[in-house]
Amino acid sequence: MCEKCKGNYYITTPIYYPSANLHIGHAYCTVATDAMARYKRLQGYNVKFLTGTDEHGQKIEDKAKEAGVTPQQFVDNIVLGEKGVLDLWKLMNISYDRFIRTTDDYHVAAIQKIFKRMYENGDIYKGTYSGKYCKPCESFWTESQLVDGKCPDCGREVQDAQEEAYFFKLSKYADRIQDLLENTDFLEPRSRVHEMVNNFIKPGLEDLCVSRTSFTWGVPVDFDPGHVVYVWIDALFNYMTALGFENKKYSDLNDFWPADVHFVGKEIVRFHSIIWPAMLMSLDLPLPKKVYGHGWLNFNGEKMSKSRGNVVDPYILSEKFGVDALRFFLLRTFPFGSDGNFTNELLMATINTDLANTLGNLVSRTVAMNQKYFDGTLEEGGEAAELDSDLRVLAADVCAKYEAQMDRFQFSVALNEVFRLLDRANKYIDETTPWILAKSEDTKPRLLTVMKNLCECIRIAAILITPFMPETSEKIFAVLNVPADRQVWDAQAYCADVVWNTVVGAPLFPRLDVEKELKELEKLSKPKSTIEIEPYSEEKVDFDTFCKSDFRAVKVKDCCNVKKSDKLLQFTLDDGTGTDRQILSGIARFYKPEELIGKTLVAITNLPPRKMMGRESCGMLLSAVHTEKGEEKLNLIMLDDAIPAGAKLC
Ligand code: ME8
Repeated sequence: MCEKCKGNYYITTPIYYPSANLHIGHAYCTVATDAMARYKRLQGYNVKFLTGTDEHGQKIEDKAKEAGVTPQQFVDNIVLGEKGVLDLWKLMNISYDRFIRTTDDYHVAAIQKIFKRMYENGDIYKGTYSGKYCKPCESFWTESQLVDGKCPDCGREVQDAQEEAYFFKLSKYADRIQDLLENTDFLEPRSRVHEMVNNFIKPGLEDLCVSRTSFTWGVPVDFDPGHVVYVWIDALFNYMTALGFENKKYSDLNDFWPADVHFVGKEIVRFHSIIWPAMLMSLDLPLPKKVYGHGWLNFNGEKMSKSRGNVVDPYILSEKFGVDALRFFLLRTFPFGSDGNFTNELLMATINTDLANTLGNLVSRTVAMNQKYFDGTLEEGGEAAELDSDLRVLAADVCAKYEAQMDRFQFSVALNEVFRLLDRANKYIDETTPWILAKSEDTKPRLLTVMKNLCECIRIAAILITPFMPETSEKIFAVLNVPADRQVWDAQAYCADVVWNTVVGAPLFPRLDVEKELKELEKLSKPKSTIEIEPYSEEKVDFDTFCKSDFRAVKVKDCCNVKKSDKLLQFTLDDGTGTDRQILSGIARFYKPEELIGKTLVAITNLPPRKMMGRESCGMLLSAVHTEKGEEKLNLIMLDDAIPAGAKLC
């Protein structure tokens, strides 16, 4: 630790599943963690902020298969690719110090050692698992834990599952965990403690199945091939391997473990407050100081999920409104421990009220008046009045309360404090009426002091908003020309009577036209179709020419591949004439011959015969073609089998 630092501070986000691109719900937790990390840095702590990705498990293996790539290619694309996880954190201005991927070699090797250590100390043993498995959550459940027969976490169907597996003696730690939860501040908010104790510990903690044989995309158990380590052991230990536990890549364990806080979403509190401390107890390791379970962001009242199509795209929102406004909105609007309902209307209302009206206006009015009345330079001197002490007292109170709330992770309440100061400063303008003071030379000294007080309130507010809106506070410091040593946490003391040189800048947050923006957002948020169709032909065909084409229903009597051709299928067709018709069609990529025998298709029959690969083709089969996700798709036109061979289509 450096000599000047107040101490070390280690804070983490959950590591994200790169199974699909992240949405604003994921960004919520990371922005909160970022605000906390920036706040602690501002206070002078030596901060380590860890985030990363949780890349193993059946869900990823299945998705990769679906996409026709290897699991590693699949996760690489979502983590490193365009608009991937790393891009998103860059966009959201996330100041993480370390990024871990659970596929990193050092982590994989460390997990193998950790698993072996728990096996050797007798806390992991081999048995047979039979129970219910929720594939999307990668969680095994007992019958009693199911809710209406479904996964208690996500509400989806579970499957019967049985396999030889390793178990972790979670039951052994039940009493210690209950004591930890009930008698310490380990888990917050407090409401989550009751949930954990009543729903999971009191009904009886069962040993936990910690290996899988049903898929391979995971950390292999090195002493028992065929088993992979349960994804939650792999994932939870990231918090320590990223500091150098059981590996030589890093050496920060002594400085940063135990973690000061793990921020996690409410549905993964169980893993962090029961399983995680039990595993650490098993290895005799210090426990993290705190787990904080935040709420969910819903969208228009529903949980955000890709399948529901209601995910909010942080790229679209930050491009439109700015990253700082989005960061601010997330933490200003929703109390961190509770669920919140995200709507675009609320986002814009908050931007207009808090950022454009209260903060933006205060800054622009103040610097505009400085410019108009003093050419931007507020010299020493002036004339104080009783009213000014209101601001001074309030500013000190706001700073103290802000700090207390930040230390409790109550971001929205801490921001309320900042707005108490900004509101008061706006009111101070109305009370002091600078435009009237400016009318007479006699009242100019008073005007000078009024403007300095306004600058000072803004300066203090800018310090306090730094963790939330780092770019905005920088802009404010720039227009107020605040020297670096007065931009820091320790410069909170109210001291208006200094020389100010302010400059007029662009408005910080222009007012939004809500109706117009909503319409634009609606257009932008509509998912782009992944289906492409051929452009329509401009060329007209006259009716008589069209009528000359003879379309007929034909039945497939036989179908086979054509030797030495990847493309062609050879059809023997009943066209109702009593004589078989042969047609060759370049569709072998799309159909297996046996799938088509007996089907009723559509052929155009009066085309001149053509030779293909030395065989004659008398006509053409009709199909529908389109492109989906860049891939060509083809479907033969099939008719109801009740339509007889030879029926004319017109
Ligand atoms: O759970 N509102 O990963 P994950 C608020 N890999 N938070 C949300 C949210 C929403 N709408 N949607 C998701 C995992 N989150 C594990 C973590 S840690 C050792 C392993 C939050 O990508 C969610 O609550 O499914 C969780 O905390 C985080 O995003 C990552 O979710």
